[in-house]
Amino acid sequence: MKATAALLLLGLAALADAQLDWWQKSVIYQVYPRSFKDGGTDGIGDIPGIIEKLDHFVETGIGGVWLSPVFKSPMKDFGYDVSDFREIDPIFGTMADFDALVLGCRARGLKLILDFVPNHSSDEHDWFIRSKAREDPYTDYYTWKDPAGINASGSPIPPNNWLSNFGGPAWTWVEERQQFYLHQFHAGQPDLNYRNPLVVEEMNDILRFWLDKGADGFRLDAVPHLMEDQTFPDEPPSNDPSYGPDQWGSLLHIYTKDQPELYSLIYGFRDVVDQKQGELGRSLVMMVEAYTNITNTMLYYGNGTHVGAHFPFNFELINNLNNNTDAAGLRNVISNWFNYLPSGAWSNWVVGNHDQPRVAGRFGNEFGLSAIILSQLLPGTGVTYNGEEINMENTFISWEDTVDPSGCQAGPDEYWRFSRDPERTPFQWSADSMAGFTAGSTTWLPINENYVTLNLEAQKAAAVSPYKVYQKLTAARRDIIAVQTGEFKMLTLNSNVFAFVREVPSGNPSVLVLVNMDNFVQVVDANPSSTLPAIGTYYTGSLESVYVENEEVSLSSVNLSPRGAAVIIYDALA
Ligand SMILES: *[C@@H]1O[C@H](CO)[C@@H](O)[C@H](O)[C@H]1NC(C)=O
Ligand SMILES: *[C@@H]1O[C@H](CO)[C@@H](O)[C@H](O)[C@H]1NC(C)=O
Ligand SMILES: *[C@@H]1O[C@H](CO)[C@@H](O)[C@H](O)[C@H]1NC(C)=O
Ligand SMILES: *[C@@H]1O[C@H](CO)[C@@H](O)[C@H](O)[C@H]1NC(C)=O
Ligand SMILES: CC(=O)N[C@H]1CO[C@H](CO)[C@@H](O)[C@@H]1O
Repeated sequence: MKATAALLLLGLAALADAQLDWWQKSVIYQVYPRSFKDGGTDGIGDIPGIIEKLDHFVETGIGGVWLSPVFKSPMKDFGYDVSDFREIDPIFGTMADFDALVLGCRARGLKLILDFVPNHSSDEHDWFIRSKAREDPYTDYYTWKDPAGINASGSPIPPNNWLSNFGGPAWTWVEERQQFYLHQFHAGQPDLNYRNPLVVEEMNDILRFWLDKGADGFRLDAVPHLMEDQTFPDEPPSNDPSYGPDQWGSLLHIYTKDQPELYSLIYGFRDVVDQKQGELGRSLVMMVEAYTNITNTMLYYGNGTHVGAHFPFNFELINNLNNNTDAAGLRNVISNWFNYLPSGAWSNWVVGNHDQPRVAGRFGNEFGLSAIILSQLLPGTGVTYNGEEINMENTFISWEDTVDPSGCQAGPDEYWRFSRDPERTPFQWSADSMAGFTAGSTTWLPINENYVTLNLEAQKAAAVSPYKVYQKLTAARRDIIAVQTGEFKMLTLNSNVFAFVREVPSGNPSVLVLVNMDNFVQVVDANPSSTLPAIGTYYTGSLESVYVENEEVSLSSVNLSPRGAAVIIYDALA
């Protein structure tokens, strides 16, 4: 047995860094509950279904399970419109089911993270109903404005030109109150008024409620939209010809997004989480979702005097990696993140979620898997969207089957540009009928027809599969200290091959990762300046790789399949 392979078998868990928190050492996995597993027969995933599959997380090497919203909701936006922040929606189960989920997670050492949707409530929320009636203290829980005037046919004119994310005006008239309310998303999702301290305290209490119930933290949804400019000016046109006049992209959102006051609000939520952490004696996490530019993203970590989220999601690989990116381009994307990252802050890498086309669809299966490999081995926490562990593909959804409001609102000709249904179809567990997702005979979104061959059971049985690769990645993150805290160095090899190392001193395994950005096989010298040893050990990589696990690899001539990746373990030079 070769020296490096022997290192790999040393009982590496013992070497893992005890100083790190659970969310730094383990993969965080997003469950989209409607599509994960149906515990019943209605064709919609639910909490009993998740409980049935808890061992899947353990077997897959997941440490933190983040649930997209399971709260009471009229489901106009599939749970991202909450009508009671303290109740479980009957579609997903009961509070007793939630308690059982907490226990099931605890028993397996899994952490449970909940989605927190502060950007708005449902229009069916009791607060909104009372606010419409001007009932105190709810009168100013939402953003209400008088009309700008009355038009020629006697209808009230909205206060300004702001548009909803889903298209059309961001304002809806309420006869009862004779005012417009603001909704940056669906009209069924009125925006909460965070300039009202009572609203802030309500939301703090909701965080406390779920932590007391056993949650280990939160992912905060859509935070850049939490606050608007108080003077309500019109937004300027974007002059982007790809958007019609009613579409959100037709304006520049300088008054409805990224407002400076919103960061303090986030720091306040972190204070609540930290206070509870002290009280409950368990380590908690707070992550935020913010589609914004990189300087604004970094403000979510804190501002120097106040701490914010443990991490804001890093969408750089979603925003800036494409089929044409070369090695230098990818190095730039990654250096850019680290250049802006505040010192001491913890990174993370996201390649997909319920709002983005699947990574296999964006890049093809080979490069999609390479991107997943990057997300798990770059410094920081790897975040996985359910289905990525088997490299699920986008599903074609006809206009007739489209249910996402973002698609529906765009109409039959344009829906495919905006619909998020293709990445939300049911998880493909097996080749059984209904992909093993439900015991019923229909599903809320069609199952991808490729489930017969692309499914978890088949990938477990196969000698080589995306799932087998994914398991190796989660094991690396858990057990190999270099993947947790090893020094990160990018290598410059050639324009087609992106490479980096995660290095620790000789005696423990270091990791070399290479990605072929090109459509042809590359044989590359990964060690041109002899900073690495001559030989390494193949750990995992693309399905088309010429290497098998534990095979010796000469670092001066590494073979990479088209768009493929190779992960090689080595013992650093002394
Ligand atoms: C007045 O506003 C209503 C509601 O938006 C609209 O249906 C109507 O066409 C408008 N009338 C004129 C003359 O602009
Ligand atoms: C950081 O945020 C806190 C809380 O909002 C605020 O009081 C403080 O002034 C900010 N500090 C800086 C340096 O901006
Ligand atoms: C990001 O946007 C803010 C305004 O929200 C602006 O001040 C900042 O310069 C922008 N940063 C980059 C890198 O474009
Ligand atoms: C990127 O390439 C893959 C594989 O050829 C292809 O399936 C995918 O559609 C491409 N993505 C885009 C955005 O063109
Ligand atoms: C960025 C974003 O769109 N975030 C969420 C805010 O709320 C809407 C409506 O619930 C969700 O669809 C978004 O995902």
